[in-house]
Amino acid sequence: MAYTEENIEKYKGASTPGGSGGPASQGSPEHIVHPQQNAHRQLIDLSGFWWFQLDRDNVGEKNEWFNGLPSARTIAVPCSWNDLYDDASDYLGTAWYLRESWIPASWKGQRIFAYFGSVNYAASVWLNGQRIGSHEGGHLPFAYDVTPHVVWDSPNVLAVSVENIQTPTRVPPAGRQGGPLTSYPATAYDFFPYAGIQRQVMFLAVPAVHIEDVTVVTAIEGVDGVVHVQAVASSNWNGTGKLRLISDSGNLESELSFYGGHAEATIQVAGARFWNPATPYLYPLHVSLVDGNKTIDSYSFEIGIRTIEVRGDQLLLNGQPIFLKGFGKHEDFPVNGRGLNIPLVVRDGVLLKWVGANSYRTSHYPYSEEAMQLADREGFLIIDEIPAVGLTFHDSPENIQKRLSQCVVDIDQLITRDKNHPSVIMWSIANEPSAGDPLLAFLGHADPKAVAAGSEFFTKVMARARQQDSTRPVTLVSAQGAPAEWLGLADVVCINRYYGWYALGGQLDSVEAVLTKELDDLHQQLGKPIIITECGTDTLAGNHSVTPEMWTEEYQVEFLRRYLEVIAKRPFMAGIHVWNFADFKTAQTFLRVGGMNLKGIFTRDRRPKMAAHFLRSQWTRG
Ligand code: BDP
Repeated sequence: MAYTEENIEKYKGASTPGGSGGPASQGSPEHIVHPQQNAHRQLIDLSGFWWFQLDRDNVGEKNEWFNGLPSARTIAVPCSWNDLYDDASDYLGTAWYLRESWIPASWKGQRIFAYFGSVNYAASVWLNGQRIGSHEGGHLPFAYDVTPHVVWDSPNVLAVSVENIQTPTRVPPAGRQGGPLTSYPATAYDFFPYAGIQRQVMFLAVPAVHIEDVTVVTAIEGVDGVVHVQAVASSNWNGTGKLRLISDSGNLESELSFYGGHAEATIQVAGARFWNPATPYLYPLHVSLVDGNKTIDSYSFEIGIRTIEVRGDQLLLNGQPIFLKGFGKHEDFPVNGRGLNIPLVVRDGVLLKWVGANSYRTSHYPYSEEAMQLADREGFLIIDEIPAVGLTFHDSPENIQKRLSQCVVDIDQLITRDKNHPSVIMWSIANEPSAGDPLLAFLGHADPKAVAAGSEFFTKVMARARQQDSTRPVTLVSAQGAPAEWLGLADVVCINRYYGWYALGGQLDSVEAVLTKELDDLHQQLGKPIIITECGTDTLAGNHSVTPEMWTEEYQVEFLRRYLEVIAKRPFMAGIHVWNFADFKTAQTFLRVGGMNLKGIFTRDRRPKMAAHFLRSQWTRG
């Protein structure tokens, strides 16, 4: 069977298990594996200059700005818009992006996708004046099959309207409006609401019948590794394929027989090298579709053979207890904002190694795929989080339901994107939801109705995560004062604690007793591994005192020393993530000098504070 331009018609609208409906399913994004260039797949990276215009009056669509912007400025993609133009820095609204691109005639006969790595928050896409579809939720990729809309005899005009209004039904939801605690711009979270096309945009060409999805699950049997692979081919493909894993001792191969688009196979790796932070060994894996004796598509990536599980109060990597040393981070840097910054991904990897860390959390949203690939290579253990920060449960059931639907979409898309990364050891479905008024909840006065609504909500999102991936623990990162019902839902109890800062500020000598009691009580009550996923102090680099005082570098060191001491004595503690890896930009409030959260152990430009040297002395010992 030949897969020519004519044949593509046949596949239009074919429903496939990976969610593809072909070009007929206009409007809804389609699943596509992470873009790559090889003998069967091509890509055009649209990074660079685009045209840009703010649409303060929301007139762009009516005035057909998708065909051309009346008063365009130059913008960079990928990048957040906020730090590029001063009038856009605090902008919450719609903005338009537009650029032209030729698509080579050699792509005729293939399926062509427009791919977006991350657009925050809502995106609508037009190609050559045709509305292609919309996507909600920043930080995760989406793609549209644009084959029927491509033109070959002139440049293609790609336009995207991006909108980042904070509303109560989005994830993260809008924050408190009005009153002394309102930030500017008003958000429900403590990081800057950077927006725009923040990761790469590409045109992709894939064969009409192509590999739509691959899922790898690994197991360990004695000294051997077991690699189980499920592949999905588009168009309900019935045919054959090949699986090839490159090992030290040569190629390990297996046939794939596709029926209705599905195939699976298992490869045994004798004397396997298991992936772990000290030796993050990766095996190249090649998947291909074969028609007769012709390879019609191929897809390659690297896998790690490892297991992760919770047994009793221990978190086990490859059957051995593992302790996470690391940080909550942010994607944040001057000028780029939250835009993909590959040099920074590499530099942060170097600094994580330097300080002796083996782990971080993608607080409070999924990070770039490049960050995940680097974590695979460097052996970082990742708690991978959806953007569900600052969820509340005291507004209307309709609002709660809408946020629930978005969280389910987010967890689905995150697991689809990141399921094959050995570095990803846990899914986090939320950060610091509040059981009623956040201040009262922090003080332990939860609203019982909100607690019940939250339990129902988290049970559903967790069930979804476990249904999508039964191989990784699922967690929920809780604030101080969170109800025990919520903590108990997680496989690993993840808690953020600020004794010595938001509570007991300046009183470090009181921290040990309070923290000890709380951890021991939690352990007794829940019998699960516990990770402190946040603890830290705002620290102005260069500010010093003889005895530790809040805001000084000495205080940050002493604070961390107390936490490390308490944790070291408790075998049920599975880790500590210091808040934060680096100082980061947030909205303006009276709590944040210069609009910055200064809890980094590195400054925003990655210079170490004393605490970085202290942690290095603790984490690189023996
Ligand atoms: C925690 C939040 C985090 C904040 C941090 C802080 O999870 O996003 O940045 O507090 O206040 O409650 O520094």
